[in-house]
Amino acid sequence: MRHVDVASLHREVCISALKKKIGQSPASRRAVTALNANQSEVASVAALRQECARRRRELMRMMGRDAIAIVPAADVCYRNNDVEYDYRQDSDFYFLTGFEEPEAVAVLIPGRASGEYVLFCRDRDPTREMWDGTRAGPEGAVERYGADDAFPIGDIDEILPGLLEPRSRVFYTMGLSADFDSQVISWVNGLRAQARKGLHSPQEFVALDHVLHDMRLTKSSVEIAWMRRAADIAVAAHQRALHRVAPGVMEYEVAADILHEFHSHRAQASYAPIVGGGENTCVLHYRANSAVLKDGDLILIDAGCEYEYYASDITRTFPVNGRYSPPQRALYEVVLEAQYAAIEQVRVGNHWNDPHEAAVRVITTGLVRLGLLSGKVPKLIKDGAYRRYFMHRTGHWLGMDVHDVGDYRVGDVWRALEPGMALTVEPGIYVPATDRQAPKEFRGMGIRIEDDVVVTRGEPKVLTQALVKTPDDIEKFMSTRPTN
Ligand SMILES: [Mn+2]
Repeated sequence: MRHVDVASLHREVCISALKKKIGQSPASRRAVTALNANQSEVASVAALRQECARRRRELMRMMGRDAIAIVPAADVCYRNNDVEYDYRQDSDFYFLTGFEEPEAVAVLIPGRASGEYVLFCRDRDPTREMWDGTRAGPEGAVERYGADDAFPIGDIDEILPGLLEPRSRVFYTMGLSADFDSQVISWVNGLRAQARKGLHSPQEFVALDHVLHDMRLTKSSVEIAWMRRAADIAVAAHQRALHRVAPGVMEYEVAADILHEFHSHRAQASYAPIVGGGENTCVLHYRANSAVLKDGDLILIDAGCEYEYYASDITRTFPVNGRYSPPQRALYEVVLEAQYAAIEQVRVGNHWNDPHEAAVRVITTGLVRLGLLSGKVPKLIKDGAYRRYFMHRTGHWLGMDVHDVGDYRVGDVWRALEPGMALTVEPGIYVPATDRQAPKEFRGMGIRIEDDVVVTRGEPKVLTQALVKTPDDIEKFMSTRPTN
């Protein structure tokens, strides 16, 4: 994404070469498909630039003219010795900049005559670039990332105090990086120490994350298009898993297929895939993915990807052998009914907790019907008796972070749902193998069903709709497995 200028030039050449070839052979048709993907990438880069510019303007309007915002890039993290984890830009920083390099700081200075958006970044360095790949450098930051002005990161201590000095309020997120916190404080203290020379210094720190996270909560149509792509890729990965699963297959083999599908579409896991068979379905954040899948067991797969920094998050639970047993189906249908009821509540005019409350009603009723709970449903709900088997919430905000930012409550009340908000709907029932109160046929069975839903002015928009979900549809889909 960073090298689009050169790459698009190259593509122009490829397009004209390919136009001559179209239809001649299957190979050229494949190349055309790849080219279209590249063209959509170019459109995507342009869209991202526009989105970031719009977000900066919106944030600066809220900040006002006597404020400054300081936003650092994510640090590089080490996995072991000198081996780095894959670098992933900080969501807030990327939201405002679209800039993917580490060692960068974005500064927004509303109304500054000589430029409102200043980006500090790594300087060009032919030697380092030979080892690690190209860098934008300050010139690239201006040309390709829309900065009004850009400087080498090494000059920040000299330049930033001068930008801070005339401003009263500093929008900054404290507490993410102790090192950067102390750098910011040292710039402000440096100005205070020079008060007798007549230098002004900022009076007030404002929590930038709070403002930004409110902006991030409501998605634009461009953001929803990226989320839809992330959803489509994850749907394809789950479809592959449905075809891969069979008795004797290892959980990690299924996880590998899922990751292969993500990476093949220039996406990555938005969290480590959870692939658990049998009793492992009851481990909410199961990570081992190390067991063999057994005939007669259920398998629970919770896996989603990140595309253009937007996440998807899907869970399906299905029979390893392709056929739900009667108790599996009975329990599954309770969760499915709860999920439908919850999705139905994802509407403007409802609040954050309405889907959860709907799911709790259906699940409690179902647990009584199946003999897992006994008593009167309203009292069981009031006492939270369902938590024995349904111990998590029905969903979370979804966006650049899989558990996305944004307040769930405003003051004393649940947040009202508004068009463009995106959330998961994922009720579940988990009966531990050791639960002696539960009817035997349900023990060791965990079921969760999760889809990604966007609030609209009309019907809830389920981004992950294309993935089979009813027991009949799942069995039918699995019956076309190559292994059958
Ligand atoms: Mn989730």
